[in-house]
Amino acid sequence: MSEVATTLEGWYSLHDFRSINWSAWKSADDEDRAMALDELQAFVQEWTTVESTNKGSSTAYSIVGQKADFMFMHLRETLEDLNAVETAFNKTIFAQYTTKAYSYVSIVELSNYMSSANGGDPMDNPEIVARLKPILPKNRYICFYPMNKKRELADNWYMLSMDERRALMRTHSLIGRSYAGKVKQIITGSVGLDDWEWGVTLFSEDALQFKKLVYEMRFDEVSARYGEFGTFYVGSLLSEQSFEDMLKL
Ligand code: 76R
Repeated sequence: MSEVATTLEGWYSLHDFRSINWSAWKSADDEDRAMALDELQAFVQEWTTVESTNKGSSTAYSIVGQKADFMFMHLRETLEDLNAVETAFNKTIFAQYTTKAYSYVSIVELSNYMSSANGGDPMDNPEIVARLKPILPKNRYICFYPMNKKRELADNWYMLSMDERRALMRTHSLIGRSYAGKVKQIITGSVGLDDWEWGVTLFSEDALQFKKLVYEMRFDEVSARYGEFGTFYVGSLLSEQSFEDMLKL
């Protein structure tokens, strides 16, 4: 058996995609709509408390295309907390005007391919903790997709030696690093939690950089030979104001 890569885990993650039932929303009376918007605002404002007490982070993005209309990304300490925020939204009046489009459950993950373990407890390292429990960036654009590493007879990532995987991950990270300052990525592990092995969440001020980065990585052996990809979602940041603007009739 090949050496298992060791991983560090941080906050649990839920990507919660919803579609809006516009005909129901439009036929609601003004009072119901106003109540729904007030309650939605309170739901979003609650995230500030969660972030300031370091118990998690949440963000909202509108989604372009027909796969969904908007998404929440929530990071929380436990699966129960994640479930609670999902349920809290389901109980809102506004949720009655939405349908579930897709969801993804995972956990923020760092692997040991690139790290030079220095013997200490990694959780004492504030840089590592900040990466495992990140405050979600407020960049204009998000890109999310799930992925696997291939397990086929000829190309089986999981049967490569640790040294081979480490060497491949090195070139992967070199490409990644060349996008420093342009794209921020959060890798969440989902083996045993959801249908794919990882969730990839990218943030940028320029959506074109998603295409550039993902395309460049396709030529890198880790993605070219071993990457398998799910559905891509792309969208733009919903502030309290733009969320309200989106719902204005
Ligand atoms: O320790 C680190 O996080 C830095 C090195 C690094 C690892 C270990 C790294 C860097 N990644 C790592 C792990 Mn990545 N990454 C992806 C995708 O579309 C595709 O082809 C692949 C989707 C992107 C776009 C991306 C970006 N990475 C992983 C893993 C886990 C692998 C495993 O354990 O087997 C996956 C699935 C994955 C996928 N990666 C970077 C980036 C970027 C931008 C970086 C540079 C980050 C930085 O240095 O700031």
